[in-house]
Amino acid sequence: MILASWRTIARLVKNSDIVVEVVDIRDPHSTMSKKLEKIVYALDKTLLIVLNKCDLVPRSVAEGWKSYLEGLGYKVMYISATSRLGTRMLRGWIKSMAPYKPFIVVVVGYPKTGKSSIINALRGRRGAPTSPIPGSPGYTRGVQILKVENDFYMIDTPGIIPVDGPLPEAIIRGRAPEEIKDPVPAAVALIERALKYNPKAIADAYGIEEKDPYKILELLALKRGWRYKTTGEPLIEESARTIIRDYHTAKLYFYVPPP
Ligand SMILES: Nc1nc2c(ncn2[C@@H]2O[C@H](COP(=O)(O)OP(=O)(O)OP(=O)(O)O)[C@@H](O)[C@H]2O)c(=O)[nH]1
Ligand SMILES: [Mg+2]
Repeated sequence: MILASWRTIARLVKNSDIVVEVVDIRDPHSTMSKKLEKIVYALDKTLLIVLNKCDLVPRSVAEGWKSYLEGLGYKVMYISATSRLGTRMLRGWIKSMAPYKPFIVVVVGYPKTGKSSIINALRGRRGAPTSPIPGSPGYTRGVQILKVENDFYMIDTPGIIPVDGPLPEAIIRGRAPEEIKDPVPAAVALIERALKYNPKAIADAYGIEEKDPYKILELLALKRGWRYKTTGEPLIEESARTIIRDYHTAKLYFYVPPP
């Protein structure tokens, strides 16, 4: 799959008036990019942080993240692109920040945070393709400029990730689950994070009452009948890919509370 290069991002930021960084509100710290911020500030552009997918967390959590990040000096809004919560306000907010007309807003962020969905919501119609899983049909391949209304344009970009980012983000968002060579370490990190923030995450998603990540992968493989043909051992790579996929679709459910 295709990620946007930092060089492309820098060029797009330079040619835009406002930068919207889309962040997954389930886990803002893991899906915000320091490197992106540096580029935006160096080019002296306005940065707006949009915490997306707020339908997946309680309102108090969304409010908590907003005030925490505002306390750090960011301009922040939370919305749900797919449930159309706050999208009209977002459009007004962006317009109020525009220095002149016409203006261009570039939308950037990690893969699968909902960049294309936000643009579609603001336009009130589809146009930017979307998809739940990295690398599946509908993920954003190239840079696309879309008209939101007169004098208001948005640029959709493919996701970016830090090249040497920590587990599991760089792995699970960086390529399609089928293409991850060794998905187990990333899945283990994801399971640990899920259980830390929602002790019932695995039980609710798979009916497995177990806390050890490797055992969880084994039990899931046995439950679904995934075994190595040669040895009959549980095929934990398949479980790992499933868990990664289920995080993207929020079947594996957890969120990180604000500090
Ligand atoms: N629950 C929920 N899901 C959302 C929301 N916004 C987007 N999604 C889902 O998240 C997935 C990714 O959305 P996209 O809009 O394709 O994300 P993207 O950032 O454009 O992805 P890339 O272009 O591949 O980087 C899709 O399955 C969307 O339906 C939201 O507000 N709430
Ligand atoms: Mg997209």
